[in-house]
Amino acid sequence: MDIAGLEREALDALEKTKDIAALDAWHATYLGRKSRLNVFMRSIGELPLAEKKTVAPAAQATKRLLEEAYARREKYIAGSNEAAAFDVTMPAIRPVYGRLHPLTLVERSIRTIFSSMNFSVVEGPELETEKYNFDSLNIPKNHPARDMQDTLWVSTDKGTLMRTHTSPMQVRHMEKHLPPFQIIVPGRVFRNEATDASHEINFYQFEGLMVGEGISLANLKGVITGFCERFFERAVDVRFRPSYFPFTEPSVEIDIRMENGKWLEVMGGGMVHPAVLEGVGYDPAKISGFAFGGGLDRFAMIKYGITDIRLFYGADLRFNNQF
Ligand code: YSA
Repeated sequence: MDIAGLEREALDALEKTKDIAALDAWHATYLGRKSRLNVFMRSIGELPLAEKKTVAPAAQATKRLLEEAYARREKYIAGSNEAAAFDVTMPAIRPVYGRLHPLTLVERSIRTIFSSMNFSVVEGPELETEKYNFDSLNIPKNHPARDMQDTLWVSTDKGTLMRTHTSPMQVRHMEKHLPPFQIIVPGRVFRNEATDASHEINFYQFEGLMVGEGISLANLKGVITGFCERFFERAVDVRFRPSYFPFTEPSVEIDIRMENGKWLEVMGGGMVHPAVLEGVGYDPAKISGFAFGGGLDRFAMIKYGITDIRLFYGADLRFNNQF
């Protein structure tokens, strides 16, 4: 009996078993009661003593080795059956994806459109000083115009407030740059006022400022109507109304007609007041500019047909996930 040959043959055959039935058959052939190995082992007792001493341990070692190989194979086949039991045609569990908030979508769209019109996008601090939020914009202390924007003051730091508009960035930018330039400033603003369907105490604006030689109100009109066409991707009625801001002269307010036919005020703006230009060291005889402050939430309301601004801040995923 060639034990080594039998061992090789058994291991080869074991490699080829693919399922439990084949494995059972293999066991009967190579390890079972009637297997060649078992029959041979039972006959060892009849061999001469000298032969017995070498053959018996060799046969025992082969038997152990085959038993171990069999156990490993059994585990392997059971494992691959488990994999087969996994139904690859089952629909996967759908992962829950986060989505961009509608105001984020609108802000990104505003950035993209103005960038393509050669405006730079800059940002400024939400915590502002009285100087930039009011004084430098030609709104002196005790001037009734301060009441146009009810202010949230920081009680622990005198002269500090949550900016009521993005206009302070006009002055911050002009102080550090020489014309010509054109910027927009998207950002969050804060007002101490009662909320209703079109007013929040915290909302977003985007400030626009274009300064250079020979800039006129016609440029403001062209930029705003051009922007609106691209933003809404449809023709919208835009209305420019005379208005008053201490930091523009003349001043306008801009309304857009909503789908229900009503006008919604979306922006204030005008020609930068000479006092503001002088304050940053520009010569108003040579340099002029237009500025505007758009209500970002209001643009979002018109774009998506939202009738109550407070929905944007309700954190209701049923609302947010629609965009
Ligand atoms: C004016 C002249 C400039 O040279 C530059 C900017 C401006 C606008 C000025 N800084 C301002 O804040 N004007 S405003 O108080 O009328 O607000 C501008 C826009 O913000 C409004 O037209 C409106 O669309 C939006 N807005 C104002 N209060 C709001 C609001 N949106 C939501 N909730 C509120 N409480």
